[in-house]
Amino acid sequence: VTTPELPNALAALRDALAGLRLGLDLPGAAGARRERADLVRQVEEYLLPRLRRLDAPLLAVVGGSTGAGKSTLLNTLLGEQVSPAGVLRPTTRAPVLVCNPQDLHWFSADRVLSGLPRTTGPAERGAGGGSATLRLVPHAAMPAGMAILDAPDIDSVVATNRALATQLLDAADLWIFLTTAARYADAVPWDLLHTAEQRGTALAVVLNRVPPDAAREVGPHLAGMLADNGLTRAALFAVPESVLTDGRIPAPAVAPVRQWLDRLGRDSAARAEIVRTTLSGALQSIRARVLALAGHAEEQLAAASALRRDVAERYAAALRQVDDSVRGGALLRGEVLDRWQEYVGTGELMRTLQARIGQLRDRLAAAFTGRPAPGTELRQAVESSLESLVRAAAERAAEQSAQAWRARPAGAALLGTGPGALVRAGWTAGWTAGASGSGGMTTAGGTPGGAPAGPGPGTARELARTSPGFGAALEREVRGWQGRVLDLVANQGSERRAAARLASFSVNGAGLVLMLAVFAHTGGLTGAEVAVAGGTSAVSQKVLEAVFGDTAVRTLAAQARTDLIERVEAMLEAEAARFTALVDAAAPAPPAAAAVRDALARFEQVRRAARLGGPPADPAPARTTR
Ligand SMILES: Nc1nc2c(ncn2[C@@H]2O[C@H](COP(=O)(O)OP(=O)(O)O)[C@@H](O)[C@H]2O)c(=O)[nH]1
Ligand SMILES: [Mg+2]
Repeated sequence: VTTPELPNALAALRDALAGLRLGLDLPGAAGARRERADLVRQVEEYLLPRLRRLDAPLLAVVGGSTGAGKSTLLNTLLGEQVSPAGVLRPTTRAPVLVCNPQDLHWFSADRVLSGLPRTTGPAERGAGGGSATLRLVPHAAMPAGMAILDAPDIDSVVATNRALATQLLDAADLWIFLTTAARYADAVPWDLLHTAEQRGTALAVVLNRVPPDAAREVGPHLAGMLADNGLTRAALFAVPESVLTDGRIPAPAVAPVRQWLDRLGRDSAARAEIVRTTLSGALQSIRARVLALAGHAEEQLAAASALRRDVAERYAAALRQVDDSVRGGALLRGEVLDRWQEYVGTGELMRTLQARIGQLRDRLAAAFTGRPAPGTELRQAVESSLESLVRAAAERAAEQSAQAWRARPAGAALLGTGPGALVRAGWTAGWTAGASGSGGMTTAGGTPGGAPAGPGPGTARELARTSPGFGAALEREVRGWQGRVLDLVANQGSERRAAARLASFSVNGAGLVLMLAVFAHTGGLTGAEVAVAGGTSAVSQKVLEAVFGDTAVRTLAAQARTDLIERVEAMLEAEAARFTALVDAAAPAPPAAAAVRDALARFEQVRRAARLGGPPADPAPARTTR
């Protein structure tokens, strides 16, 4: 039993890994997600329980390819048919764990292999349905202090069986690797053996069904292959091909395997050494595995930044475009100008009155009071030209952001248009009704914090446009802005000097004139524009100056423009958030990636201090070749 520091540090590392989102579909992302799941599971199902109870019985897992004779060997060693063997594949879905009856309590609780529910009844033949279970068989022929688990085939035709075989091998203190004279050079076992070598897992290799005439060749050849793969520490046994009796291999053929197991059953120090070897190897392998994951997480962070930047740039350009148009006088053209001229009278009137402000004011006042709804049409023209300006900018930003994302694999996947659109996120932009001002606009429906979340079909098409409620929200914002302009005018007019003038002029009328002033305040009009808009601007300016005095006009117009741009900015931010919410839901949070490296550093520090997972001691049982 060790101090709780190491298991605690390992559990913290496991939590940090589990909390790491790796949902962006970069090259290698699927592999990283699988590796993370494997690692987290191995920590939970083997490393933590083993670290907490070094005295628990040794668990030997028999692994190997289909039909190698795993079940037959186990049945032979026990002298009883405990695990179904046969030519029909797969023989059983439930792996069988055989232990001495007095050790049953170690395995009946979910101390190890916590993901597998236990059963104790007789074996069910056939592939079965439902999820995998672990069948426990207490048997007196199994020495106390060790258990053998008959795993599904590592190359099973059933994918879940293959995954289960790997999971069981990850929980083993000792791998008993079974292969046949005909199959030992196959690729699948060697992948697993390579993993065993990397992790320093204690290993015994049983070469089954060796034809008498091939014994002299095959045994040394396999031994050579093991040595070439760095597996010199593995014990190697050869079992000659023989006729089965009652489904069991004749005793002399398995005598060396039996002797080795019997000796291990008697020698608790040898068992403890094997346990320690495998545990050390697994603990030692964690650093490289976590570093690889942390590296991938950092790639995801960089990709996420690039995706966010794509969107931020496009929407910033949209805001600039609106601001430039407002400042540059573009809004004074066309409809707005026509309505303005209708509103205040003819062009001739404007020209004659430019120099005589007092008269202008009188004429304007008459115009305002002479109409039932003064300025309605001008006001509508201002509204619609502003709206179409902002909508066009937002539309372009959406289209260009989607286009930029499509050019990146992770972005294409988020849009649901990528080849590996694994990450799906259900996100919709929502505009709350009756909103006014930036505070009233909300975005809704994100799925933050989750593992790969998912956009419905058509996400790409939806995101490439403004969100469905955008037009209505924009109308509300423009009206809200107009209200704000009128407030500005009214507040300014409450000053004593201006009040009298404003009274003859109406807040409404002055407000409209101020809106026009906003559109042209900084001027910068050139050429032909001066001809049409210049007059408007100048008249607007002079009207306002007549009412409020010239210093106030500059401030008022600046305030009104700032308010307008802030509203547009908030709207564009909410539009951009439709994109960034997808990134947020899929990419790692930067602190989570840093937390993995921190937890690893702490774990490594404790591991070194515990001297577990240092250079592996010589573990393996003495090598016997037959
Ligand atoms: N003749 C002979 N047949 C064997 C031997 N080992 C296994 N078999 C047969 O090979 C088939 C598969 O064996 P099984 O133990 O189910 O293999 P497993 O998939 O590795 O568990 C069965 O039909 C066994 O009877 C052996 O040493 N000699
Ligand atoms: Mg079997």
